[in-house]
Amino acid sequence: EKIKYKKKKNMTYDDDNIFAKILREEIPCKKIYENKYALAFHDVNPQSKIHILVIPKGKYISFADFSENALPKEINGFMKAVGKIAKNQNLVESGYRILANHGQNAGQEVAHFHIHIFGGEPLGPMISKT
Ligand code: DGP
Repeated sequence: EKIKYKKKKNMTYDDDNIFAKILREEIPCKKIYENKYALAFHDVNPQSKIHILVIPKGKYISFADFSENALPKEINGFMKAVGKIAKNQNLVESGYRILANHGQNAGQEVAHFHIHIFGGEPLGPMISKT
């Protein structure tokens, strides 16, 4: 079944961003999990023992875009995927952190919404003081 995505009015999504290329399988990734609404793979530059990225399959620039414009079934499918991956990676008991950077102050590098999952070791303070 094809998913119908809403047309955006104010924001333009760059089809050439690196995660769009991963979704189109133009560049490889170390895939961990996939459902109809989400794809998860290892971060190329891991910041903790386990560092996974979960991205929606729809074209959303950031959390701001996703939370405003994604359909309920996309949000549900995506969030379910995040929880399932953490569980499959045995992170529920030991603990993990999820994070999404939106925009400049947060240092978002890739303009396709993604959630980071960190775990596998103690993660230190929530926000760097440096
Ligand atoms: P952010 O700063 O939140 O936009 O995080 C972007 C993350 O994406 C960063 O941790 C590195 C990762 N990343 C960048 N390019 C690639 C890539 O080509 N493959 C994979 N697997 N991860 C990438």
